[in-house]
Amino acid sequence: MKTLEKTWRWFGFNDPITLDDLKQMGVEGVVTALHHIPNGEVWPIEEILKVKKAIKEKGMRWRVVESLPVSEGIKQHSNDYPRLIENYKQSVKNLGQCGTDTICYNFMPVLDWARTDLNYALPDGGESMLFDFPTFIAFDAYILKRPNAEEEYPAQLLEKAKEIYLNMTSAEADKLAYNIIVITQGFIDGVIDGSVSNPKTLFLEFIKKYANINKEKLRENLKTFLDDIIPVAEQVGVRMCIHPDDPPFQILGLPRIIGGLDDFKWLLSANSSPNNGITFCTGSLSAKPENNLLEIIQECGHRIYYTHLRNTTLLDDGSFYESGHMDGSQNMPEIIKALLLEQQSRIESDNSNIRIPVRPDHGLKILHDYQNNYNPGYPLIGRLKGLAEIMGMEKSIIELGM
Ligand code: CS2
Ligand code: MN
Repeated sequence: MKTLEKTWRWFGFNDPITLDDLKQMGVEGVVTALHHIPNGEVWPIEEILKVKKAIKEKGMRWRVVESLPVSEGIKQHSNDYPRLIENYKQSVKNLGQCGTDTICYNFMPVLDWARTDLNYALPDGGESMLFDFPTFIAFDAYILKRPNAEEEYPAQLLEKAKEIYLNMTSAEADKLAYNIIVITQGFIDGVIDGSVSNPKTLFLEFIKKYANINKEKLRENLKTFLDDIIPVAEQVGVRMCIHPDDPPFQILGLPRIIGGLDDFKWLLSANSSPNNGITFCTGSLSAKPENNLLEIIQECGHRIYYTHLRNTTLLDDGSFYESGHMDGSQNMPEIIKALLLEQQSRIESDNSNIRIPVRPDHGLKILHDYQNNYNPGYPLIGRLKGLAEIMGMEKSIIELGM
């Protein structure tokens, strides 16, 4: 039985973790993006080829593009849509023509993933990332002061949030806002980077643009995007893989539309092309207790073209923290087994021989990770531990028989 294809997110030539390092760690496919091209601009063929060549020279291949960012103007279907969608189409074409055939993207308004604590201490001395819901509400209602935010939360949670806010120093409040708006977004090509002087005001302006966009309207905008992009993807043999929302529920009054099985079913019916696919991110999906990840693989597995593995521990009130890959609420061996079976049945039925790329999504901060300034969620040792655990689980499943 074939193994899943081991991949790793590499942040490009400035990443302190080099391509040589990846090779030593058993990585087969590289996941990366042209981070230096501004959001909304075309990715030129020469730039794509530069990265592709560098990876190839080290005996690996550029397996997945993560992400080709979808501009806010596309999500909002603003007046700038025609220009932005043409640019996006051109980038998809260029990537496809260069042989990079799997593109991950998301359709989350304004924010990609959100956490309230990027240095959440674990009992064994390592660090994780925490989404504490009452603290997030404190940010939304009392630090950001988003109009009407208070009305959107249950009284009990709001009470807790108020207490948290009142016990914060102003430096702590600033840090929380900076973590949510800037730090976790900048390095993944988010809308606000560290160079702006008024991130909170800007952030509120971005949110305001969704005042008339509810869940139905955002779905409509995603469908329009798919109907425009998927034919191009088909032409050049690219598979588009949407990443689920993280957390997979509504925050900041913004609609979130890819949070679980029903949303995936909607996605696949909105555009039935096989080039319209899914990034199966266990960490994001696991943060909603009603999600049954095995059921999602069962129902939508045929369209999973890329997987992120990580685990979470769920706390009260919708809060959660990221746990080691083998700990947490999800049974990782079961998930890996289901993915291996999906891959196997695909190989048997269409003889495609394409292996599903898998990467350790985030990792805990441990050991030497403290000596380096890695992007939050992307330390070397913690992620390498995750990768090793994934490889070990997979090997045992295959060797011991399914
Ligand atoms: C990633 C996401 O770091 C992460 O959590 O899984 O940021 C992911 O790259 C994007 O949502 C994909 O567009
Ligand atoms: Mn992910």
